[in-house]
Amino acid sequence: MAKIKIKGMSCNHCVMAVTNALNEIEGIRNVKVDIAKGEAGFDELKPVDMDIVRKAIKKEGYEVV
Ligand SMILES: [Cu+2]
Repeated sequence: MAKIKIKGMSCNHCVMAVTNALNEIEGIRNVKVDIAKGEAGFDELKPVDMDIVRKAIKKEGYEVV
């Protein structure tokens, strides 16, 4: 499972927004967001371009750190 740190999540809405954004990316499955740690984990069915991940998260108003 790949793990990324995300800045700016503060509530369940944020968790859902990040989870949905990651789930929409081709090749990403089993997204789990840990708001306490400010982390998101996911499985990669194929190599995922981190730039796409960053942009998808940023579009929702959060930042991959
Ligand atoms: Cu929120």
